[in-house]
Amino acid sequence: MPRVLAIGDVHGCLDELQELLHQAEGQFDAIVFVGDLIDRGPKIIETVDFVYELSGRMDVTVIRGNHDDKFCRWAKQSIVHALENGKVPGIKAKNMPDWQVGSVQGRDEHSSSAPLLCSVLDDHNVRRAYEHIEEMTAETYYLKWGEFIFVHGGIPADWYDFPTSRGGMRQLMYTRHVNATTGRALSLGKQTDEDPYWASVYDGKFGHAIFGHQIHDLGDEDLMYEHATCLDTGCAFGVALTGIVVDTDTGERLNRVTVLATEEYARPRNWYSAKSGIQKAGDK
Ligand SMILES: [Mn+2]
Repeated sequence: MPRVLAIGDVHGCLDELQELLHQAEGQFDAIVFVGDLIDRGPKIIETVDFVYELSGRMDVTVIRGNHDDKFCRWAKQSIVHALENGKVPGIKAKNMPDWQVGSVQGRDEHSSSAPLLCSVLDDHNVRRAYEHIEEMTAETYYLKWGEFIFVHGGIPADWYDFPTSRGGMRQLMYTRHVNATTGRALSLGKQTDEDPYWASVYDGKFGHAIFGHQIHDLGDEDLMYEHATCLDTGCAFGVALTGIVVDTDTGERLNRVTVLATEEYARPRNWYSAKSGIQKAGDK
């Protein structure tokens, strides 16, 4: 009976992650992170180091989140640039979108778009984080395991099979709303009031989906859809880190583990409630 602990968007909240693992101790045989290890929170490098080390001693899968993907694409470009120019990549905030470090001195504490203050991070740390994220998440855009499918963002309602194209993988990382008529994934902000959130219309054809990406309210009625369960409860935004233990053979959701955030590390740009819908748009 494989018992899997799935964990929502960590976003650099290492203390809460360690507390969650402590609370779930003895209840699971494997871990699946549904993506977004980095950005926003206070301990980004340390989180990547910790998860990488964990993956060396137990069964850990890290689904690639949109923030992980964006960072890796940036880092890869920087490194390629450096190799071509014979220089170690410089880390300039303006070149490093969305990498936000909460514990850095002088940071605008409540701006979710606060740039990285790169002087306190050396290149080796960032490069190591890049290499470890690449190694852990390369081509890992979803994981089908027994009765479940783990993804970061969502599954468009017009899919009858999983595409292998990069565009398809990108949709797994980014999907939120889908077109009410066609079921196609919509870019953020392109939805009308009629277009549903993907999880509310997903029919379970690929398995019960466990996902992150869009912050949901903490209540079970908000997190649980008929064929999907959301684990992103906005830890970096000061709410909570959520995990769930599932039995992949029976499809049972055995136990939910929620660790309240110690602090508000960043401010959200949007928030999803099953009752009220997305209240503010603009998140990436
Ligand atoms: Mn996220």
